[in-house]
Amino acid sequence: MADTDSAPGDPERGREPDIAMWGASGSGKTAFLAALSIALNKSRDAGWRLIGENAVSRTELAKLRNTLLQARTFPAPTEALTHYSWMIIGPAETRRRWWWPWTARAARAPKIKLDFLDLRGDLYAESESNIDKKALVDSLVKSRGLIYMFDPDREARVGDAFKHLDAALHEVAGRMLVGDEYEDGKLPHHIAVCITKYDDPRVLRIAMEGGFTERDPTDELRIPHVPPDRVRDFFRLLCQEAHDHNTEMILDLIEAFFHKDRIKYFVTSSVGLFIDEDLGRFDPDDYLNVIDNAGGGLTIRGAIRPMNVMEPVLWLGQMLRPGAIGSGRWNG
Ligand SMILES: Nc1nc2c(ncn2[C@@H]2O[C@H](COP(=O)(O)OP(=O)(O)O)[C@@H](O)[C@H]2O)c(=O)[nH]1
Ligand SMILES: [Mg+2]
Repeated sequence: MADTDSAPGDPERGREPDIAMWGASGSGKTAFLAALSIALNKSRDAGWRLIGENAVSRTELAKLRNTLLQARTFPAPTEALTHYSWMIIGPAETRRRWWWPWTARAARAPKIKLDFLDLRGDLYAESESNIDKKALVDSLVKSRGLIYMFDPDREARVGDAFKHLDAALHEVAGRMLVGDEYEDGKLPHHIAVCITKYDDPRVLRIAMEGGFTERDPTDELRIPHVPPDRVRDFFRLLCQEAHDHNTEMILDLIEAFFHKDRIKYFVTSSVGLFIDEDLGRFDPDDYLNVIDNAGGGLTIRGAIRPMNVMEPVLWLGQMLRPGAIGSGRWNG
């Protein structure tokens, strides 16, 4: 869709940061996207909105939101390749030219492009190449921001994240690193590594028992969270607890392919923890926000409080803005 608020010939036109998302099947990608617009709406950082760039993406967005908010359940598993083209638009900022600081330029709203191919994540485990796999690699190569979803619960049971990540990274690296463009031999992307389903007792219990959680004194709900400087260690621990011994290598694999200062780890939950309204704060004996329903599916019990769903996307958007330090965009 055309960028309507920049004039033709504007050097910043069409340079919105482009973010792609990937992770194993069932790792929580679709739920994360469904929660993203809710998180943006609920944010105190008012003014951020998620919109669909075309009719299909708009319809899908409304459907995903309604599934969580009205039907109070999770979106159905993705069967076929679905291509979402979304954009996050922030509050308009008035910018001043450094050489002419007393006249402000017209306000411009920051935009982040979210190009997301939702597909069966086990695709990478398949050796034969196919058209969906090519589309995903194309989207990873084209983007400069990645959201990588890691589901600790699935890893504890199935353990295929390593195979999946290893195959995808080698394919992307094969396409991007053989030429001379990236002389340092690392992929140019910023990557938000998201540990999903923090609300699941199998994840939260490990965090609490491992001493990774803290209380934020300003949070009246007293929800235990993993402070930012401990998330990488928590991620390493989760990798070590996985079913497949290769999972231990995931963190090293990520750090081998990407610049260390372009990786950030997040602990996320699309639905958040259950808080009993009467008690008004986190109860370590009753925080599960999803329950089995009569139809064999899951129902979301209480209010949806996405945790760290908006943050990775906004971090990537900030890192990738033209001119941002470390954006790698000064030269290209
Ligand atoms: N407890 C919990 N379960 C989740 C969360 N996100 C996803 N799930 C579960 O994981 C399943 C798969 O999620 P989905 O988003 O479809 O994964 P995708 O295949 O990566 O798109 C959902 O049907 C839920 O049962 C979360 O934040 N918390
Ligand atoms: Mg999906």
